[in-house]
Amino acid sequence: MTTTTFVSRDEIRHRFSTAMSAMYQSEVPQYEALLELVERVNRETLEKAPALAERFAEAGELKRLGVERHGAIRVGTAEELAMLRRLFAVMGMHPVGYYDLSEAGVPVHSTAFRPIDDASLARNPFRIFTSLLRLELIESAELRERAAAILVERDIFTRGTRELIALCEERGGLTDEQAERFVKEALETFRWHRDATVDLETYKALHAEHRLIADVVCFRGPHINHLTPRTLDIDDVQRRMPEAGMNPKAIIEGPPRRNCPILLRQTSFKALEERVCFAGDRQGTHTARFGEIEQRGVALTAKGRELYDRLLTASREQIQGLDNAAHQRVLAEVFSDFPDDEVVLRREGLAFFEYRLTAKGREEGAKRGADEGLETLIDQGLISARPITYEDFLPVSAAGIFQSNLGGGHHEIYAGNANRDAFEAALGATVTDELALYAAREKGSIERVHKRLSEREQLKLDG
Ligand code: OOG
Ligand code: NI
Repeated sequence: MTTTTFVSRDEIRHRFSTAMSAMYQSEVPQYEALLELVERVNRETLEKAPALAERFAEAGELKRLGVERHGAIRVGTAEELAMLRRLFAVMGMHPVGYYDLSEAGVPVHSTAFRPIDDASLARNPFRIFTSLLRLELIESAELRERAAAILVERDIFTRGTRELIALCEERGGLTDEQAERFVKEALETFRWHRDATVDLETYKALHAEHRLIADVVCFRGPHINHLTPRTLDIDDVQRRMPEAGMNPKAIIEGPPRRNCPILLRQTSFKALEERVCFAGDRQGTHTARFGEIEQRGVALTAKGRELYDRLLTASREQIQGLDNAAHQRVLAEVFSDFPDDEVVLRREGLAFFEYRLTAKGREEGAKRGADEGLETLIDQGLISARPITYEDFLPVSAAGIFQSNLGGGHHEIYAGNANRDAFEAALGATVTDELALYAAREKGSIERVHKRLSEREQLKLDG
């Protein structure tokens, strides 16, 4: 009997994310320039801050930094979303979080497909922010029906992709050769198509309702609309974008610059106007694809997140219409109410941390009780706490990114339409709660520390 060796899902994801990045670099040359800039800024930042470099290396984050990125796509039907869930599962990516963008005037709701366990995140945390168009929010019944009719006609997956997904589900994995084919076939779904599936009039009608609707409905597939490398200094990249030939969006989304970065800060370069050939051989353009960068900080607990949301809301009126420098100044002021010290963040239960034994803890942990409280053990230098990186997204920031690239048209009629049940029904699965994942990671690390300390204690007693 021959045994089949499967390639790990982490490896398939790594290959896919590499292939996707190469494809996007050739499709959108400015993205290549952005990657170079981010790499340069990251290198300079690490050189200037050896302590940061050491910390990153220790946390295993340095290794993943060079391969880390997220992308975004938008789909039109439940069937497409459900199939994507199965496609991403082949690569160990699962739906985490529910994001309601209707609140911000964008007729979609979303999730992020991403790896979940620590080892997979450390290998390659590739994430895809995936939005489902909500045709039900379009007011005109005629337009709604027209869009739906166009969408049922298309199949965004190649036959090979469908076959390999089924094979993987049946056998529990893919061989090396199958994985190679899978990456190649699956990539086709995300490729840019210069030919629209509709005529120029239809495009214009959908575009007049919302540019996003035209973007989803009029093409053969959900072209990847941006890829986002992770930077260690987003302010520096924002500043240097123009000299590298990019036109940055006006402001950096998310929290202000801090000593202890929290959650996620994001900015992008503006979408490009691209030539499109419409049915009936009419030429036109479409503006959708851009490049983005992100800087990640510590994941916040429910309590920390509440404070973040409250301060962000409080700043909203004051930051209206400001340029980035003034915007950041106001934000920094408002966020002075958010503790910017790791110890305080931890003690006040505002952020998630991972605990581990220190060298001292490993050697002499046994003398002190394993039952001591965490704070005592930290004070005694037996264990250390490290911030857990936020791996997810922020709805207000996401809306800002959407809007800066889709025109800022306000569509308040969409607001207040969160519908997680409908999203999960379309997806064919429930989305994992991101806070539960961070909480489990923190709790697991505490249990491991206590277990190791008591094992040592037992060893000493026995000895
Ligand atoms: C997604 C925008 C959201 C992010 O990083 O928050 C996003 C889109 O434009 O499709 O990617
Ligand atoms: Ni993004």
